[in-house]
Amino acid sequence: MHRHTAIRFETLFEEEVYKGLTDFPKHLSSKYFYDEKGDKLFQDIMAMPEYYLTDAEFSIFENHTEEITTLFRKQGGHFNLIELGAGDGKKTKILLNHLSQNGADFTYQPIDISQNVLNGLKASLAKELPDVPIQTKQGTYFEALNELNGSNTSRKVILFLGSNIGNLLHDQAIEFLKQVRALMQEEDLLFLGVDQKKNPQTILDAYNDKTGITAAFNKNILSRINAELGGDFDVDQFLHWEVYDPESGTAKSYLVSKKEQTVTIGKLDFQAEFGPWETIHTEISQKYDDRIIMWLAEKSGLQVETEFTDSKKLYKNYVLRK
Ligand code: AVJ
Repeated sequence: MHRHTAIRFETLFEEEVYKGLTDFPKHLSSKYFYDEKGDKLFQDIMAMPEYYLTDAEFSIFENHTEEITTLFRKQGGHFNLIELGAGDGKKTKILLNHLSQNGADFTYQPIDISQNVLNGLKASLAKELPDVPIQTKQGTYFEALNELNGSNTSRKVILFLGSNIGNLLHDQAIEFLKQVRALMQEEDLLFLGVDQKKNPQTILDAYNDKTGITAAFNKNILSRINAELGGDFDVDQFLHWEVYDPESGTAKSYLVSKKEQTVTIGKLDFQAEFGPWETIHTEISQKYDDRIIMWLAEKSGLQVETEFTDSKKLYKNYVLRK
């Protein structure tokens, strides 16, 4: 690593890229996968046969639409249906449609790190479900949660789907759940989508598809550094590598440097040196079981009220209250 001048970071992205590539071992945050190209690649991932998570959650919503939406409406009156990391809202639309058809009084408030994704979601809802009132918010979960903390007094149903919580280490998940709890009133609920521990091969295949879509998704973080920070990563000189530890339930993604190489990041005025087979850790996708979920809930002061699962028990949606 060689730095010529003092750096003032203009964005969190710049700061985290600098820190992650000068640290040892190197790391980059998976939240930066999602630019326009990354959003598209994640859509492709969700459509892959190996990526069972989306289908499993979709089938839970389809098979339990009535029960789930009844839970949401339990107390009556207007509620805000807040979705953290909404993505394309494909699964949520099942619930939105049912709620809307049954005259529920609610506002859909999707939050996502990608404005691109939110624009797409807004456009598709305007077409498919024009009666659903929608208020979008761009930002990280924590930023958005803090803003939501404001003046709004409506009852809240908070959706955190797709096993997005799996990107957080347990300590971060507890911190996150505590922050969510702090925003919750007695009547509010958190509806959490969680991927379950299962045959390790099934998990490995979901994050290591033969077609290379996940590899392209992982490497997109390097392309993004190239595009936005004037980097010169040769993405072909990095290998997508996935490991899954069935004991901890942690799937980890890496980019492994295939050779000794130097990468220049123009905008940050520094060079990152890679030894042969040196790693960049890019993502964790944590897998859970009921015990871990109970433990996380207890640690963050939440209670599991009920749960839903698919026919193969690959995936669960937990309903949590304060
Ligand atoms: C969107 C975080 C739930 O970890 O399963 C998919 C992202 N990474 N394939 C996941 C992802 C590689 C995904 N989450």
